[in-house]
Amino acid sequence: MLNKNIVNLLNEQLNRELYSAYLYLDMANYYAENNLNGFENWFYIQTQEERDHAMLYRQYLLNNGESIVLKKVDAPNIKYNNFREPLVNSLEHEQQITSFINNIYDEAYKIKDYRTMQFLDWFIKEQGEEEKNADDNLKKYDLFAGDSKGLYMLDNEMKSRIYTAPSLVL
Ligand code: OFO
Repeated sequence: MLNKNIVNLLNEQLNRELYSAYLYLDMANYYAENNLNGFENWFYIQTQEERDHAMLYRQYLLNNGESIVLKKVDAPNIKYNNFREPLVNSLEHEQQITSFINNIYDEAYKIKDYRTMQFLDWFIKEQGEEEKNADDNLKKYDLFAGDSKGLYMLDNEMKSRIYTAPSLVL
């Protein structure tokens, strides 16, 4: 059994991961609608990864005999004005997700919930990667996508991203 506050926080995080999947699907759709299929591919894979993250929270709660509380997932509802904006949003979003996960870690630490801290270790590391990927995308865009040829080449590079299942197995 887990502490009630921790269960609530983990359920909230599950919802946030589903929202992340929605947010990245919206970005994939935006790029698809604008014929940037490499960017579409990159964000579509990100959608799959976020769904995986949500399922890891689900499995951890179930493994500990806790109930899953599914909440409404908000629609992203964002109007992008240029191809750079989703890249900025994704970096800011990941930084926010990192702070939420750090907060759960803090709460688990306070009550010596070592099991949850160990579970969250994977996500702490993952967030480092997520932030770096988002930052790299933005930097590459600013460096190379200043003209249509550069944008075309960057889009081709984004096509090469391949989905890999999470390394954490519960
Ligand atoms: Fe689940 O890592 Fe992004 O949000």
